[in-house]
Amino acid sequence: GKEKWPRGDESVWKEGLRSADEDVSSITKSIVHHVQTSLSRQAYNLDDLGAYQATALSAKDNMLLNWNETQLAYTRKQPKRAYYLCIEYLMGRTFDNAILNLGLKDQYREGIDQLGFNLEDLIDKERDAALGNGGLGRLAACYLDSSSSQELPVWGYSLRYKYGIFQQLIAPDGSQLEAPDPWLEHLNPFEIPRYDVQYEIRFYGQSERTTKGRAVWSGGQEVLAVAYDVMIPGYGTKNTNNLRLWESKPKRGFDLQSFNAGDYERAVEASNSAEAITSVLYPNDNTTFGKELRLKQQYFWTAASLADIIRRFKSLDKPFSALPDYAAIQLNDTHPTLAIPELMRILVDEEEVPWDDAWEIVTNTFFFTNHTVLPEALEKWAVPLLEHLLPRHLQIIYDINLIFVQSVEKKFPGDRDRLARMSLIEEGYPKQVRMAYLAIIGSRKVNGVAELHSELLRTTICKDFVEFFGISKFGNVTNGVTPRRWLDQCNPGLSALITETLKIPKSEWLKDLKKLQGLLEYADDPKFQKKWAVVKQTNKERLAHYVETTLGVKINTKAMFDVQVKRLHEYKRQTLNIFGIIHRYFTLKSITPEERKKTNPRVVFFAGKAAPGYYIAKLVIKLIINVARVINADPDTKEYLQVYFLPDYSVSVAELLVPASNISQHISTAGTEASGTSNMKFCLNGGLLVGTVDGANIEIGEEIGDENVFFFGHLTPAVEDLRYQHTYHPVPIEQKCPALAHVLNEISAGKFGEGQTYEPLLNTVRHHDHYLLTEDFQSYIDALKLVDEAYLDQSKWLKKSITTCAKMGKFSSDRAILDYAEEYWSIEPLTVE
Ligand code: Z57
Repeated sequence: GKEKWPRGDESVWKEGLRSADEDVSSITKSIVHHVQTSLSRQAYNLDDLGAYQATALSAKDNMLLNWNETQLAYTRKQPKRAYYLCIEYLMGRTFDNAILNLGLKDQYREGIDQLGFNLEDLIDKERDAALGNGGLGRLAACYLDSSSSQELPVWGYSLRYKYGIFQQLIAPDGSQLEAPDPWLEHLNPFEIPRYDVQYEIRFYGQSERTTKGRAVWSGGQEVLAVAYDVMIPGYGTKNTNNLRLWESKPKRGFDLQSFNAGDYERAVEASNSAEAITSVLYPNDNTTFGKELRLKQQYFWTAASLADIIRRFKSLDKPFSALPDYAAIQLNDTHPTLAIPELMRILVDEEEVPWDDAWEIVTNTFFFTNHTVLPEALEKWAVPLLEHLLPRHLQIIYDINLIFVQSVEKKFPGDRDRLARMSLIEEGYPKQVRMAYLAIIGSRKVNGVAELHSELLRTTICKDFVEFFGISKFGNVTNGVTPRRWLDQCNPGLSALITETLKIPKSEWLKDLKKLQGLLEYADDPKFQKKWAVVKQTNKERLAHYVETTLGVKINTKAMFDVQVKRLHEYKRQTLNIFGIIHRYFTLKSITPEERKKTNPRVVFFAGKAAPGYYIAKLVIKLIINVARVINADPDTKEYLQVYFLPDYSVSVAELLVPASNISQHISTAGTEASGTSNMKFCLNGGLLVGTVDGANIEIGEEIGDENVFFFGHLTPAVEDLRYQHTYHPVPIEQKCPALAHVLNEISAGKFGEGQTYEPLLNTVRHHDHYLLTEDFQSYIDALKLVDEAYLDQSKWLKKSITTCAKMGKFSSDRAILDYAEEYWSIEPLTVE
């Protein structure tokens, strides 16, 4: 029989229910209440940090009410849900975004003001939640914002790292130093520990095959996964989705044997090893790092997430064959691919579903997005490591492979090369499991993240699989960014100007970004252009203020602001930028003071982290900093060229840089950047794009018109041939590109500090030049010349800037997430009343 609900007197329950604090006086009451109780402090000893915490807790209460409503609606209506598995979420700050999405920012501002504080100061007290490296993790964060805003039932799953991406410090000699990021040091008002949601996760041990393809996995080490929930408020809707983060803990009574044997130390060590699993985010972007602990993280997270998903599904009381009707699981890159053999293990070993039926369920539940074609980023795990850590999963992978290879043999009889190419197991010492292939064959559909990238997948990495499965399994969803954070929140001036000009409520164009097109009719209007220019100027001054307080330097805000901010990576070619700057510097030095006065003053900003073990990337940082030091101090040129490296790039720093750019650079070797997403953010804020014909740059050009983009460099189809030429018919750099040769020689000669230091970096260009700097340098310099010429005519420039913003509607993450919802997951919006 069903239990009576609620227990006790229903009217008493109802009376106790809280409603949202939406007017100023309820908000101030709630803040004071949290000061008094949650923080146990009082008005007389409250600083900004305390005031921020109390205010954030009050915002959290408001979000929680919506969260509860949302989860109740999901439970009642049982819609199909999507689960987004991403090993990183680069959320940045939550508070400002939360009150904006709740539509309560003005009320909070006034309330805070009445309490004697300043809202912007409190916003600045929040630390970034930086559980990600770069594009992959930030994309996941944008997608969660969009799924709530578009009322789609989507949950994110990831790990609750105790330490996020490291804090970057720059030593006096220009070296990058890394410090830990203990972001949970203070109270985190935005997470809800769910100590009652726990799963046991096994590692190591033995797997004994029994009957019917089943096995029993036992022994080894067991650890606990504990859930922490982060609320994801939608914009202008009650829908509030959830990001569930797992923390690892030792199982209670763990290793009692050691305790009993008096071996206290060993038992404590083991408990440390359980906690180590979610201790730190691996700081590599676009490279693999074949460490056992990383594999442990991947399994811990996917196993806990699947256990949670399956528990929820089981509560519906449906047969397992219905799983794909209730759950779509998105594998974001190969990091969660172990979910495929894990679901097979649950279905076959624990639920006794026949193998073939289980495989049918699996291949209708999972979807796979690839985010890179760089070979060094394609995950492969050594068979002996997998066998040791996850013996049952290795058996399952072998079984999947056997059946798969047989079906390939059936379709392409006698094609042994093909079998070797497509096998999940790569021969070698040791043998390795190709995770991308496992993700491809275990998923319903596969997609890339921009048109060019998806096409490259179909013709390279996935070629054999396209021939086997057919082309319709391989699609594209071009990335997007959330206009809430990346326009409304980071650029309130522009947001207000847009709203005033379009004469529609902000809430309308922020959720239907194509409406920005309405700005086009004002692109030529001098009055509007003036307002547009004022907003940009204000944002440049705000950035200059930040730079002054952090680096202690004053910046000429009348100069053109030129920005390249992203992870340091050879394929992203920060080197091309810094070599171009050196070239510009030499040119400025070689002309007369009168001629110099005619040039366009430029301030170049760099920011970005290098993976701690990436030697060349760190050398690039050192070079940038030492070049900046020389150039910034040169009295001949300092008015015309300044270079800054902003340390410790983060989401919050991006929120200052993005609205302040006149141009931004996205200059990867053609065919290497899968999409890029900051390109979209800069253009949305009216910064013009200097870039190669790569990733989403191409689609940005298609949308806003090539006349508004500064494209340069070789195209993707030429890259392979050029590399071949470099290897087999090398031409000396002096001949190929004398301007670049001169730059390299001056660096060698010690113009920017000890030349010897940079030799390993310079040699990558002189010798193999894998990223084709010598091929693209001249065309890059020419493109920047066009930028200078275009900037002279401010009215034309402003027209380009306005047009760029107006035509960026396609790149809203709302469009992208709706595309996933319709074409991949088959889920529908569910409005929470
Ligand atoms: C990462 O940030 C990206 C791809 C990866 O495979 C890994 Br690992 C980390 C980036 C791509 O480099 C960007 O081009 C892309 O825009 C972003 O993922 C989001 O798709």
